Amino acid sequence: TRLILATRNAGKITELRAILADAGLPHELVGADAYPEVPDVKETGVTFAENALLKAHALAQATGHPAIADDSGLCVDVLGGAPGIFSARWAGRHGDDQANLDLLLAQLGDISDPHRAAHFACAAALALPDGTERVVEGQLRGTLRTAPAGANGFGYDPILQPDGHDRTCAEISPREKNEISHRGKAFRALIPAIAELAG
Ligand code: ITT
Ligand code: NA
Repeated sequence: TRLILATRNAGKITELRAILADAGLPHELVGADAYPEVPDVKETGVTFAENALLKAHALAQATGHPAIADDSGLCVDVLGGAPGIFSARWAGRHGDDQANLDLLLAQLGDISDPHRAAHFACAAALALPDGTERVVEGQLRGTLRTAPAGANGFGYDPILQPDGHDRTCAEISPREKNEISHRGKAFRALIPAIAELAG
């Protein structure tokens, strides 16, 4: 069966393909870019789960295939959870990872370590063409560096150092990141539903 990855974020697609491959699902995984005629859905939800469901339903309806979607972001304790659902456009232009990261570091300034706690959050949603839906969430807690380090991954990876690690998410390998990440946790928790419902 075809399973649509309802995202246009290349970093997410790379990670999702690896996480789902490890699960041994039989599906043919097809990204949203294979359906250029389907417009991007407006992310009008106020939670990661709402936005992930909006994206999954839009692709499932438009394609007639089961679809999974990821809504995710970085939540900084001292900023009351911001940028949160606004992580992809924190500096104004959607998807400008460098500008978003630079602005966040500037906003934190030299705030010291105990106050640099943050976490990545991910909502993983499955939607079927008949409207059936499931959504689960995962988190990765850590501390924000004062300067970026590492070239792996995407987005805010160069500044988040997971708790219990001495390297950032951009310094560890893609496999190590998937083992501990918000996205790995959320999608591994969604796999039984995919296997049961999206056969
Ligand atoms: P789609 O909606 O097409 O999936 P998007 O990039 O717009 O792509 P989101 O609205 O979920 O997706 O925004 C997620 C943002 O949060 C993303 O742009 C990154 O900046 C950040 N982010 C999410 N997961 C991350 C991760 O694993 N590592 C670093 N940054 C991450
Ligand atoms: Na979003």
